Amino acid sequence: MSTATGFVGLGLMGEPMARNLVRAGFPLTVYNRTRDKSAQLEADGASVGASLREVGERSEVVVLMVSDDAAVADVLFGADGVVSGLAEGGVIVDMSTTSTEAMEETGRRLGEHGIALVDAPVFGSTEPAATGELWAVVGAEPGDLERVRPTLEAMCGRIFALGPVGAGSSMKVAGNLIVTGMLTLLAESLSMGERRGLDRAQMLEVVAAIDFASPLYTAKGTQVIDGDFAPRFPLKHALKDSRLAAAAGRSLGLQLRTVDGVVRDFEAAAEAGHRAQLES
Ligand code: NA7
Repeated sequence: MSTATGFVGLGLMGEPMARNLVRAGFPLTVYNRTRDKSAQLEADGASVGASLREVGERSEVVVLMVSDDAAVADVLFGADGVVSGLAEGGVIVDMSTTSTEAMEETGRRLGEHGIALVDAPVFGSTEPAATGELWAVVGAEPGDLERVRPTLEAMCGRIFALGPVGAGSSMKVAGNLIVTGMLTLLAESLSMGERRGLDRAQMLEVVAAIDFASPLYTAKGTQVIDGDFAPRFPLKHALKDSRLAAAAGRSLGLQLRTVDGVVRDFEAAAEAGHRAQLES
């Protein structure tokens, strides 16, 4: 665990993921655009980079966990971005959820600098991020994946190698199509049952016992019963991810009618007053 490592993006997911790298003994330099989010990790033993360039200069491997395509481009290729500091032979591990097209373009641009890209978005929200049990879906050259396997293992319980750069993002977008659809259907089902006079907890007990039971329904159902609506998969990202799936479907000539409906539901949620989650 002696690889000098950088970590950019200390949001809901990134902060606990970076903490697991510190715990595993990686010499870690962290950076977040909003600087005060670095304070707790500094107390836990990470160094704080003065700039993205400095994170690059101090690292052999840099992990990204930022919002979207635009954020990844800013962080890597913006003025004084990570690429301005990272030496040839370095590796970027992008764990953000982005479009396949943007991930492939990032790989091409990094290649021009002699820097490798490991496309490694993750499934699992804040709890598995804290316990180091995320599921990584990876697109990378096999040798590049092996170089960063210990880094990924410090944050993830399972690592799925799926093909070249772009394959990880393709799996992530396809998987989140399922998750966002499941969550939307659970909400509609509970609403319908309650209108009919059923009890939420009893409904969830039935769902958990029969052949469409799911750990996702159990976890989210418990939070619904407890009235615990703290953001773990914020609306802004759920909307972004369902739009990524809808756009991928269009570009591939597929009619994904269910995901189009999910996009409209999340847009309606934003209009109904949950917009703050889009802007945080
Ligand atoms: P959060 O909690 O919304 O965190 C997003 C992070 O991305 C946060 O550190 C942001 O910095 C950072 N960010 C966003 N835009 C930029 C730009 N332009 N430049 C630099 N940094 C930026 O998201 P999660 O942790 O829940 O999720 C992260 C990813 O995993 C996302 O792709 C999800 O879909 C899955 P800030 O603190 O706002 O300054």
